[in-house]
Amino acid sequence: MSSPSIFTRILAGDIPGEILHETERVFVLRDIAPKAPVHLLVIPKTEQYANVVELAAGDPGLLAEMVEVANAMAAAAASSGQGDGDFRLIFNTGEGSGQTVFHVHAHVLAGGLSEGSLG
Ligand code: DGP
Repeated sequence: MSSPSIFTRILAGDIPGEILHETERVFVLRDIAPKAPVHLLVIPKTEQYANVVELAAGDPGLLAEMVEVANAMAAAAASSGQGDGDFRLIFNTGEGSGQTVFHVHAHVLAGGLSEGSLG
């Protein structure tokens, strides 16, 4: 993993990126290559954990906070007319899954998902 990660550099203001929301430990960006009408990234401020398996083992409370923030962001999108508050949460885990940034992050997809469990 290259350090600091692209997400840490955005958080620090070293490269451009709009932070949509932040808490003490988590922040939210819009994905640069959206795969749904609402496609957000919920990211811990620490880049100590490369993926969700490491995060779950090391700081399950932080993982729970990411899920809460994802839920709140999908609800906020629904209040502004994008979707119904339901969402899909994806953690790519490992290169074989397509993970490219090894600073754990949750993809939040919402706002008009195609039908089907993974569709
Ligand atoms: P993953 O494949 O799960 O590691 O997802 C990394 C995501 O990060 C990918 O969907 C695109 C997004 N991304 C990469 N660089 C940037 C960036 O500079 N800004 C933003 N907002 N997103 C980025």
